[in-house]
Amino acid sequence: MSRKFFVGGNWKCNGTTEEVKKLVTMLNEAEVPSEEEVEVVVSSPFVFLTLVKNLLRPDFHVAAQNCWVRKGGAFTGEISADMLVNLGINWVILGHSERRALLNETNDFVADKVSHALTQGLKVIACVGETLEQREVGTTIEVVAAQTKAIADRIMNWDNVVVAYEPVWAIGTGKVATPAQAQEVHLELRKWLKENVSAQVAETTRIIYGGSVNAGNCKELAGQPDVDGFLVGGASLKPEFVDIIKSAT
Ligand code: G2H
Repeated sequence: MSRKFFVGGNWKCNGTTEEVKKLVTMLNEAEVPSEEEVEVVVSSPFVFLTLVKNLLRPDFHVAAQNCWVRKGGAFTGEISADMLVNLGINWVILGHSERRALLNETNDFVADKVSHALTQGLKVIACVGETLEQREVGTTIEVVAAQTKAIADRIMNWDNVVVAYEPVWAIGTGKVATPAQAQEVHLELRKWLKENVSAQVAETTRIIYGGSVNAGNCKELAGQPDVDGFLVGGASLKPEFVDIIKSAT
């Protein structure tokens, strides 16, 4: 069974209203492969979600960059999954390494958020990835397996989950993983899913790569058999995001 190529744009904490409108206009005017060939999801800061949702072409989807771990209530500053659903936002990025590192989000906390978001009807881009130190001591697979296991322990259905492998040392650094490095980890993650969840989940779950993806390196990465797309940060704020979408075909 073939997995539909997935390209996510993670705008992180960037943009003004004017910049967001310009970016959306650029995306709306872009000629890209059809929805049957590529699924495109852009993730703006919370404050621009409605604006983006209202202006963006209907064949592209919108994601939040986080959501709270349970239903709403007395949680100052948080945004609940059901609020996102209420706004018509159907995707959320969870477990991004910037949040794991800067806000001390643990594997268990991220997995609880993934589980809750799914139960509320959101689709989830769940991020995993090792630090440079972990790679250098040879624990890459162990680390990403533990991050994935925390999620697998809490969810039964993987239909609405995309796993994003984002080596921390490649994020925003310009140091992209080589296609072979990415393929190796994606293959190991797929094997892990096969052995610990099911052959069907391993076969159908999209595992996308993130970390300094740009127009120049996307084609070769996209050619790897277990790379099912990208989560793009810096380059998703630029016209080259369209070239990355085009690497689907
Ligand atoms: C990794 C990626 C997007 P960038 O964080 O999630 O960012 O492409 O800037 O490395």
